[in-house]
Amino acid sequence: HEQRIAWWREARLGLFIHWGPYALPAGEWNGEEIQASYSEHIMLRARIPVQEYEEMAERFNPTAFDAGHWVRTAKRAGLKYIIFTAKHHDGFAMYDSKVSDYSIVKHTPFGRDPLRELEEACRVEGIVLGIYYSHAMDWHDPDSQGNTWDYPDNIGAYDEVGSWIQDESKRTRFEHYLHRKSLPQVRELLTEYGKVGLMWFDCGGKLTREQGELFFNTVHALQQQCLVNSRVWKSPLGDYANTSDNQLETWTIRQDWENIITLNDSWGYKKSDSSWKRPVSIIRQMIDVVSKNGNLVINVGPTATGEWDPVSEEILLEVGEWLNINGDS
Ligand code: FUL
Repeated sequence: HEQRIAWWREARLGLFIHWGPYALPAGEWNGEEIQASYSEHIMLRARIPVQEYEEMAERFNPTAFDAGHWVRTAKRAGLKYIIFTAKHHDGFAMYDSKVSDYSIVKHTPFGRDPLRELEEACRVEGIVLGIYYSHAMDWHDPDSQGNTWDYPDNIGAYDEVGSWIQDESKRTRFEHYLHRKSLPQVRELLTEYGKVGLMWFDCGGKLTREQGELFFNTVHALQQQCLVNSRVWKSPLGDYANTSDNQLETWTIRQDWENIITLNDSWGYKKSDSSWKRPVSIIRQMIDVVSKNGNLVINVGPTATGEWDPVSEEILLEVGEWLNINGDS
């Protein structure tokens, strides 16, 4: 553990990238704004049937995507690692998955593999590649958790572990999902994309401890040096611990901890969300977190064309300028 965490303790700052087909509706469905703040949760919030979401995703064609530009912008902003959403709760793979055809490569006219392009750009620029993977939640899959509008006897997004674990058929189906899709995708991410600095899992509190440990151990069996965050289950499992989303008052949770913030309120791109944080607030947050020996990860939600909202780019570059003058590397 000490050896694998060394780079991360030095890095201090990272970039989160929430990008997927949800960038297309960008927080609006059938002409209505979905009030809940996260645009990447639109499928859950608007209870969009799998088939409709699939049809929407078929139109995802972000031809302006430029991995080199994204990674160079992160670097100019002083960020040392990126965390890219390889699969969010919508179940859509943003990489070339052999486990499931529900991916940006097989399911869209775009046909390119953004994870591959990001991995290459990271290698060129000396930025560490981290991968977000929603291992416990999948609204596309009939055996996973969360989608009760297409699959009424599914485990609900907010069900407590205790409530579904008693139900044998739910328990078996969920195990099936983990072994049929989730773990195999994690394996391909760790074998097909070179050296991965960290795996960022989410909503692991919905798993049993054994299931959480299975993911934790699978990562280390494939890449011993790859870090795993605590949301793989809950702290103390994980190489480091996360704060809750957008938590602006922080404290030291344990020795290695990471605070994650958005530039506005949503993680995925949301048209109507203009509650941008000012660069000065982000810098203060950074000083606060780093002074307590934590890492800060700042999020961008690129648009459906593959570009960053110009406002987010400006904010990040301003932070980078401050770091250039006042930072120590
Ligand atoms: C949360 C997720 O539900 C959000 O969509 C986002 O990915 C955030 C970083 O973690 O738990």
